Amino acid sequence: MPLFIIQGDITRSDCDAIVNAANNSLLGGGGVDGAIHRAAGPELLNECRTLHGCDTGEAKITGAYNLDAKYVIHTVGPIWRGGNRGEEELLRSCYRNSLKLAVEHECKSVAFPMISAGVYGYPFDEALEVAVSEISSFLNSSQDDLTVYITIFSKRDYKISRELFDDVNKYVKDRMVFKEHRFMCMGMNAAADACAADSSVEEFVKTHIDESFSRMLLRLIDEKGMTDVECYKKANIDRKLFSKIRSNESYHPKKTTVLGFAIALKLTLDETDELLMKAGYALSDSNCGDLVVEYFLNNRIYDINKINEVLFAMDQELIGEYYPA
Ligand code: AR6
Repeated sequence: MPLFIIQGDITRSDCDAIVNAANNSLLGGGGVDGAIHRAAGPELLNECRTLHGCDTGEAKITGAYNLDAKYVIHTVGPIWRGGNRGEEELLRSCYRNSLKLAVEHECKSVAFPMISAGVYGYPFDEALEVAVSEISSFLNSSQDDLTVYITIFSKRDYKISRELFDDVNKYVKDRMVFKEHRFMCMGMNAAADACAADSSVEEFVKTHIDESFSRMLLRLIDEKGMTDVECYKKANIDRKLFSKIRSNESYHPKKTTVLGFAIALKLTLDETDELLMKAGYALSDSNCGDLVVEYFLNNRIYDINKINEVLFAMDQELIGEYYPA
């Protein structure tokens, strides 16, 4: 289910399928297309010749020959002509059709390049928006276990909304300067609040202190009226990992996994601290990634992909996790 943005050369990917940003002839070209054909070897071109081209927005699949992947999915992105010639819908259909082919061929992992964002001139930030929203809506409505990577070749090309980036960046810098010790006070405040509301300290201890991470997570899912599937999808976590957590009361999650659940459950900062504490973690004012997450929690922006776009821009570990095959 999860979606990750990673940096690298797609020809080195060991995903089941890699996607090629091809042209209508499917007979090779420059950019990522050239790199894939070079790495796969001449047999790829031989197979492509049998496909008789591909329309813009469509996708076709071949073997991957000398590549580590099993398949290459060739899709043809639109050439950017100012944005009013149906470019967005065509680019969306590239992602949709490629993902459909991947699922039909029982792929568990797929790596995409930034289709159309090179020679075809699609503005990078807009192409990223399309890629992220189309892939995540596909994953949200899919029953299949699929992990998707958007592969960014050069970090220099990577652009996200300037306004959002500047805002988060300012928050991170300000907080790094004025360190607070909110976390240390938090446990005491939560306990005091709970005790004021219900004088039974024992009750509080029973439901909050003794509770494991896994128990607390399942309780919160119930309290928020969510289904398990809704929750792990919004947390950018795959089904297998979620069932491990569900079935093992003493499961020890990664910090980024806990944060994924905090976002999915739309927790407040204090609730997030409490959930983190169950797994032995805390948000730190000297950790850039933590401050990015804190910014989003404070602003009640619970869009995991937006958060990951910013985390990637700041070279921080992304939120979410999948269970290795
Ligand atoms: N791994 C990952 N991404 C890459 C790699 C790589 N090895 N190489 C380049 N990119 P482009 P388009 C990125 O131009 O815009 C070809 O000639 C690159 O930085 O390859 O869809 C075809 O035959 C950029 O962000 O594809 C077509 O004629 C992204 O991949 C035309 O180019 C796409 O850049 C297609 O143009």
